[in-house]
Amino acid sequence: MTVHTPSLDFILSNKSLDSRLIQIAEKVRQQQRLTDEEGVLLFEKGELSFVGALAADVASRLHGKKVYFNRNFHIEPTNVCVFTCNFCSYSRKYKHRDEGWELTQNEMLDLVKKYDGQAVTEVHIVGGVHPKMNLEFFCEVIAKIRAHRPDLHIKGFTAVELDYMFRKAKLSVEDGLKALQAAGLQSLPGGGAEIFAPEVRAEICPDKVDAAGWLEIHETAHRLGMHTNATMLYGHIENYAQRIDHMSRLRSSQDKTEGYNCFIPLKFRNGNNDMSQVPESTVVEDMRLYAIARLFLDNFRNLKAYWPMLGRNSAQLSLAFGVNDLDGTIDDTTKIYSMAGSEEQSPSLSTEQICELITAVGKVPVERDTLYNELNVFA
Ligand code: V47
Ligand code: SF4
Repeated sequence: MTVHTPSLDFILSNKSLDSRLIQIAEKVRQQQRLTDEEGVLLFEKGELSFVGALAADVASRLHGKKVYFNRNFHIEPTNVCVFTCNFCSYSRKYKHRDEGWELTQNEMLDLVKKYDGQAVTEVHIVGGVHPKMNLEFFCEVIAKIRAHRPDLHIKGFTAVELDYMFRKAKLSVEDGLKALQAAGLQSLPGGGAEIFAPEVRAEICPDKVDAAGWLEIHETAHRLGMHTNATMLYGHIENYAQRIDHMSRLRSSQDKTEGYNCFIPLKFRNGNNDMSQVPESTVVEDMRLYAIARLFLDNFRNLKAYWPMLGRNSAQLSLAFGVNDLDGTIDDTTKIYSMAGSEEQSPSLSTEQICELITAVGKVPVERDTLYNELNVFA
């Protein structure tokens, strides 16, 4: 079954459509960049059928029917964290570390060894910011993983973890990244970005690296030849202008470096955290956001729906609204979202299952590596 959004021509033939939306549709068709004001207008006035049809058009121009995934697993070294993000359901303070976990280097290496002989291509390492797990500790872990499994792409550490590690080691961002890169780190995940606007950060994550610091770490990584991802935590207290401001800063950053692999909107989940009173966004809002991200971020080729957070059904639906990547098989190795109340309590998909999600909506599954080189087309 193919999921069809109404055709763009059909939608544009609606005589009562706001003329500003028609202008935006023309610009998108001519591959012209949208302004911030147009982005906000899409959030305010763009119905799902309108933004969805436009976004599906753009995704099809860029990728045809292809939808990417990879075979990956995560290592979460610890959930002990010095920071106090109010949306986080996962972290534990150092003084309560007996309630959390702190993996040793050997325990992390054992997690990698579990995949000996298996066709995984990426390990994703991300966790809390532990006051005692420092740069030297992580350089050693990375070097051990690299030595054991040289073919595995090592993607690790959010800008939040890196900022803390480098400051503690009294190193510049460049020198800190060079040390990790020399140990074998190859790219950075996109976490920690949340919403860049300082007034939102002050409410939801007051004490961690700010927008300028996040962007500096990513742009420095790009200059050193590493690729990175970018995220946005949405659906809490932010408004439409702040979403667009976030994406606009990322778009400008991508113009400078071209180092971002993909954009990953992360839906706020409200289970077991200090923002549980904030309702979660609806599926329609989720799909509208994916579609608008696809239209606004004209220099990000890849838009990822991270299914452990969104749930596999919504992730599948998002493939009709501009998304072209479903992340990976995961193998039940992350707790961040299950602890925040996601419907995916033990996130794991076999290659067959992820392919089935994709083919069921008339798309073609393509296994990729971290850098979006195509490994297998499941025609
Ligand atoms: O920065 C934490 C988010 C991020 C909640 O680069 C929450 O491929 C929703 O960045 N509700 C870390 N989100 C995870 C991350 C990531 C995940 C998957 C793929 C990639 C990639 C990166 O998780 C944090 C924060 O934005 N997060 N708590 C919550 N309650
Ligand atoms: Fe720590 Fe990350 Fe949770 Fe913030 S989101 S408290 S930095 S683990």
